[in-house]
Amino acid sequence: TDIQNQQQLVRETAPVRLAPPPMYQVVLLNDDYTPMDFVVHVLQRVFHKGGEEAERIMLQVHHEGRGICGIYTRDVAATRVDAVLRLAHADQHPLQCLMEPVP
Ligand code: TYC
Repeated sequence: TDIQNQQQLVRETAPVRLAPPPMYQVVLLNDDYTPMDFVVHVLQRVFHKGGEEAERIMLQVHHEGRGICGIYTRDVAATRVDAVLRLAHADQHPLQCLMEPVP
């Protein structure tokens, strides 16, 4: 039957090797108003960082203007950017967050 032929074809075909998905880094931007504690809280809540790592990333953003929160597939990165912006907006902080393709 057609179905049996199809199943045999599937088995006889060399395993398909998929290209790795494009990855995106989520970037946090500095501003003069968002409290440091709030940024640390966001890094722990949204990016599952421990306290020390969250503090390190927050201070890097504070001193250098931007910092990478993590590298994810497109959907995960977009969901986390959205979560950060929603938390910031809910507390009326101007915190900005974006995603950019990893070269
Ligand atoms: N610069 C802010 C302050 O002095 C702290 C801050 C850190 C804000 C990181 C945003 O992404 C940020 N309160």
